[in-house]
Amino acid sequence: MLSRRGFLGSAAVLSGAAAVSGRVQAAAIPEAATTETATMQPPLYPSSGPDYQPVVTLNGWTLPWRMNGDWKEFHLVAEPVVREFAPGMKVHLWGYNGQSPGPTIEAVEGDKVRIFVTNKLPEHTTIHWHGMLLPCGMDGVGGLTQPHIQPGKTFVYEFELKKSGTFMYHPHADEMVQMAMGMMGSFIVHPRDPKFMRVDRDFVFVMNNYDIDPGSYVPKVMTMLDHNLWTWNSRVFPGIDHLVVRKGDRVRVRSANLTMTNHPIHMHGYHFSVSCTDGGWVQESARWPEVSIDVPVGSIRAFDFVADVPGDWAIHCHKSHHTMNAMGHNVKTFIGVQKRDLGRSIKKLVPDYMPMGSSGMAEMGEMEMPLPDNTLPMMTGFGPFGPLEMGGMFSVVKVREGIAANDYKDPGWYQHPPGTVAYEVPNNAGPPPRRADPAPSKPSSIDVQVVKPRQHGGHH
Ligand SMILES: [Cu+2]
Repeated sequence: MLSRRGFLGSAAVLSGAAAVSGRVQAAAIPEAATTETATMQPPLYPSSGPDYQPVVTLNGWTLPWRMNGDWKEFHLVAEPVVREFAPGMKVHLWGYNGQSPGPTIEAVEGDKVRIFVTNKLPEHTTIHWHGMLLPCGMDGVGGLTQPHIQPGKTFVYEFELKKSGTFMYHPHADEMVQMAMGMMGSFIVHPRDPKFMRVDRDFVFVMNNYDIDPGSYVPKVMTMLDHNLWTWNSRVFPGIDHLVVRKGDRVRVRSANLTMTNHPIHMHGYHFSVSCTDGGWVQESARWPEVSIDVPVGSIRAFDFVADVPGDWAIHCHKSHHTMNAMGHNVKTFIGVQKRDLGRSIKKLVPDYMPMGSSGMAEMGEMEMPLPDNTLPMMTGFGPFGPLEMGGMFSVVKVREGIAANDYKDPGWYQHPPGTVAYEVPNNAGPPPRRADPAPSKPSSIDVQVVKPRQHGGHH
């Protein structure tokens, strides 16, 4: 699905090392690959230099590069983009090379990288290489370490990758607006020693947040904290790729947080520990087991596990309103309230009034209510057993036997071995429910009100 911005060569030319022989001037700007879709691209294997296991970017891709002498050259284009958050909702964002977030940059410890940044936005920008150890003048802070990149201009960043690890990039110019509009991406530096911290599958995503009124197409950029869409790589459930894993694989999940609040990322079925932060690798002796890993604002956490238990394991932010899509907060709590009669009275005044929430909000998961154009249900998605009642930061780690190494295709839902799924028992199987008051007594008027409408249809 990659398309070419320029006219030179094929994808192989860009990703290969052999394409450019000899040194050309930095002014010879490499073409910028671009993509229009939120489809996960296959991992980009190194065609020269040290071997490494490339990352898989959820709903994203890795930026091709070219070798120029001993420099690895990349080209990022900051520009307006259209991003599908999930089928049914497209958002007008700012991003890089056709999408938000921008493509993942992958390189190797010790590489010299030259990154061209072209600004096609209506205002100036810069790129800050978050977590990277580099000369101060390459740090990308507009006004402090460099002049801003004006619209239409191209700047070059050059630095050597001193450490392997997990990093990210984002503007340091009109930051509140440019990050609220989706400008960010991941930057992975693989160890020079292919065996160091090696895993078999390596997933990466950036967490972002948006405030988008249902029915509109552009985020509200002045929102400080009260965002209504919590996204991984600018996608929400059920639009987030599943993490497909072969049983026995060593797996790493790397997540960067560029939202305005922390996210306790919780994965079911396993114990794991943080192996890497944006400050570097965590030594074995310094790790402790977790099942939720809090990713603070402006931080990255990678965790590792060995996928020895097959299944469809939920992975999600543990803040329950972050596994919701755009929702209204001014809905009253009605749990335990009998709204049937109340509903009738209100309907006389407001004909479209829909009483709900007396026994929870799960009914929202199945309901198909009319929505404005270009928004998503608050709770949505179906699994093999029914509605999931989720949105936002939620996906599934699918651990399977018998899939090929490096096969990321969706294997479908997990087929549970017989006798291993929670099941219903007949109501007469156990002791009867305990009664609070065993003595027969005259029902109070309130009891009658509650019971009557259901028990008596009015025709005995
Ligand atoms: Cu969260």
